[in-house]
Amino acid sequence: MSEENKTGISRRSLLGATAGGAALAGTLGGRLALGSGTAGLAGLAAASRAAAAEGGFEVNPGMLDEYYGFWSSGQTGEMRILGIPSMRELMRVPVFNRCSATGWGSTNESIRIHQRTMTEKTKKLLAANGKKVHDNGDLHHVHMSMTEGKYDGRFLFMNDKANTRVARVRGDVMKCDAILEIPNAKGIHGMRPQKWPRTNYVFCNGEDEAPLVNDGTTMQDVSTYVNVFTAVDADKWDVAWQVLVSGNLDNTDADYEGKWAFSTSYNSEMGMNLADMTASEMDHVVVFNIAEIEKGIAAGDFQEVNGVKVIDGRKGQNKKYTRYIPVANNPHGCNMAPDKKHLCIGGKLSPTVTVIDVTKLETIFDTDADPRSVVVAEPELGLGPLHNAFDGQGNVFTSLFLDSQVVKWNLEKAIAAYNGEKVDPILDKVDVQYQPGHLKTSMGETLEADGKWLVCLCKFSKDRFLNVGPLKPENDQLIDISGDKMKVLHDGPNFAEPHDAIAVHASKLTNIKSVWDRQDAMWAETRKQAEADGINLDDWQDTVIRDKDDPTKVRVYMSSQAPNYALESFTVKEGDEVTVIVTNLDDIDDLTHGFTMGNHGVAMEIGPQATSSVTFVAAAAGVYWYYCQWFCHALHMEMRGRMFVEPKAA
Ligand code: CUK
Ligand code: CUA
Ligand code: CA
Repeated sequence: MSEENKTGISRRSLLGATAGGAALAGTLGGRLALGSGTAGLAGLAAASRAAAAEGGFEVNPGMLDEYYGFWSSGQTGEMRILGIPSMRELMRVPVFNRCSATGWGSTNESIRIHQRTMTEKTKKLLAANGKKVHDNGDLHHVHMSMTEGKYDGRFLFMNDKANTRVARVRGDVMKCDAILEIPNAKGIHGMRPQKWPRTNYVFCNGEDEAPLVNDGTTMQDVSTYVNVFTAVDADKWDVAWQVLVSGNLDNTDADYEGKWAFSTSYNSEMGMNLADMTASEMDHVVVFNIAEIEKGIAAGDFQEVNGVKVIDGRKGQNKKYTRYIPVANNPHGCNMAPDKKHLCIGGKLSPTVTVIDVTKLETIFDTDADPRSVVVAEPELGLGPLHNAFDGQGNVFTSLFLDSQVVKWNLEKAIAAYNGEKVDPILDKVDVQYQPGHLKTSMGETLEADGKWLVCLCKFSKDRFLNVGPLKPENDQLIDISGDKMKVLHDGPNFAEPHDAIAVHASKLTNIKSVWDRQDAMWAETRKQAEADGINLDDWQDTVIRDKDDPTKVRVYMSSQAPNYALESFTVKEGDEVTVIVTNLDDIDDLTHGFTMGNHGVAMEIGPQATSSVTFVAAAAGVYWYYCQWFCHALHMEMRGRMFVEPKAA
């Protein structure tokens, strides 16, 4: 049987008749056609205003949202917290980026987190650039840890495609506590936590191909290139194991039984340019057999590369570890339905979503059975299907990038149609503004999918907001999915560039603190230094200490209590490396202090009961004022002091 017959989709319908390929190629070439033009748009805008007027989603002053929305921010590199349904931005959590407000990326606590698991190569790169950390990131995906298929509020996990990293944010304080640079892989893109029995692993896709031993010796020889799938130990935040795969890896998800992980590949061709990456009729989904991989690792069937156990799961290797299911060329989204059974793959270049029955996967492992035999539906939905979301009632919402629509369709009907019945699986379509990427339903990636809200993250806002110049915001739209028909209720402008979001019911996050624990692990290393200096951070002493071994190093220990720093001044010498350690003794909700050192590029946040520290060089003699930049008291402006930098003895 030809590949064409297996899928029932011909190359012509992929790239020709549907115009999908052509329009997408236009996008890739930078000539984006936004479809229908503006004539119909005024009408659409009016329609959504009318829908909003029907109400049902208002969150009045003083009222709290029902859901936490955790948003990625793409190239901004931070995680954002929004309220749903109000779509109010509640917080920004810096992760891979440098944050002017909190000092993230420049405080010692954050630099240690950044540096803890950096590769030798990156250390070299940073040193060559005169930097301590990479302070940019490309954060596409945020997901929460789960226990038995339900959010458990412990952690949020996120990827950095730009610098091949993954990070973890603590659910109790909403601060990043671990960043891991993943060796061997390149460009971590798709990333998902294991759902069952709990998140022991976070699965990470390496999107970009490179030689496994990437030392410059074979870089022109593409046949030495590999792609790497990584399982990160979610508790230790270290690599558990890696699998070499054929073709690149885009998006990923895991099942609800803890057996499988799945990744889409848009470059099974191993092409190095656009024409080659789209040359085939079919790419594939890789299925990873978690138990067999664990057995293989335990049995020693791996090579060790850069300290990591790497198993070979490429095509033609051991069929126990991986299987490759052909799907239409250049697939994208990979979403496991909460029915525990169906995996939905967005067609992107194909107008279809491929549905795989994961309960049949055993039948294609370690046999020569046709891997396509696990495909149970392939509905044609519209142009540019990217991602899928679920309502927990058997329906799927798929974003149609090229059509600028969300389509709602029924899984059982799609399966019936695939089996030859004359049924239309499409239930509803709604226009969104414009070009949607991810979309996410409330609790939709868990067993508790509740079918209330959908947020649709649109890549273009074009004419939806006042013009702010050539760079426009994205548009995160709120859609009511509680009825038969979808209703777009709200336009939410957002800065570059949310790719993905999750909506977590507030009842899952009852452990969030308002005041830090003085013993928090975040500043454990600072505590150790203090002990070595004879300072007890719990029985506060405010003092300046010069390092016994290196007299150019000075540590300034200072407490703060609104509206005062315990030290109204301190003295150092020109050229000293100064570390300022500030503890906030206030223990009231929302009483955050700051520490900004004038003309030194230094500013940091110190939350109630927290300790923060920052290191800088006092380069030039003179008086420098430090001040609290976080409004804390009626006399907040007066919360300041002087650093005297004495001239070097001639
Ligand atoms: S990817 Cu951005 S729209 Cu990085 Cu999840 Cu699909
Ligand atoms: Cu302390 Cu403002
Ligand atoms: Ca391809």
